[in-house]
Amino acid sequence: MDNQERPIKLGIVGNQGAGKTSLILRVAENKFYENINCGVAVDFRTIKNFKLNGKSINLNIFDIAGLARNSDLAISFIKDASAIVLAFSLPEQAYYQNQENEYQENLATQIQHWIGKIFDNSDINTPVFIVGCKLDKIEDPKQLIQAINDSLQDILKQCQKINIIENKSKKLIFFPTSSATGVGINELFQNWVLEASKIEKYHGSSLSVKSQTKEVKKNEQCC
Ligand SMILES: Nc1nc2c(ncn2[C@@H]2O[C@H](COP(=O)(O)OP(=O)(O)OP(=O)(O)O)[C@@H](O)[C@H]2O)c(=O)[nH]1
Ligand SMILES: [Mg+2]
Repeated sequence: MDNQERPIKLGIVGNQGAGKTSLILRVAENKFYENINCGVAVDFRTIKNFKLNGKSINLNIFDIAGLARNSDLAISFIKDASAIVLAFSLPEQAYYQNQENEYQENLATQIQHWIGKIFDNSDINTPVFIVGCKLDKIEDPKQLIQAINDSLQDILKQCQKINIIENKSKKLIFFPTSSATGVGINELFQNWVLEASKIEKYHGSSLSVKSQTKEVKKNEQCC
């Protein structure tokens, strides 16, 4: 029967003000808020009856506030997530892009920080999506997306132990989105939930996720 299965668990991390909560609210309420209170360390957000391939699914999302970026306790909540979004602000990157040599460093620093936290706190097989937010604020989106795509592949090569979702040409999928206009949001959530549902099915239950994690970590050669 529809919607009788246990909810799919997702996690979202990223710097303060990146646009994480807005992404969730766009899907949960189909609304955009100009002002959102600074997130508490971890918010548990539910989306009911999300449609994936004609099926209704409930989602539980661990929304980790950027302010908690150094809180091991807060970040440890993503351990149960089956797929994780790492969100960053596109306007912030566009600003750095115009400062010579600073652009790549900034994106790299941000992504490496969060990738490190993700893999310290979750199963090595957990898929991670890199998501740019606030696309509506970018004057020349094509140019910025290209620049980010170019530098992401190099940045990610430096982030070892990583299981990134790959497209047909074996490259990282980067999702530019806008919670204000809704651009890219549906595509992101469809992919995010789909990959999470594969992991949930594979592991069966959160208890076996933990035992599986130990097995994988034991056998996997860390780079
Ligand atoms: N123009 C525009 N503004 C956005 C978008 N997404 C978020 N914002 C704004 O950016 C600010 C921060 O957004 P949040 O969603 O609260 O960011 P967050 O990552 O959850 O922040 P923390 O919880 O503090 O870590 C808010 O004022 C939002 O209205 C977007 O797509 N376009
Ligand atoms: Mg928030």
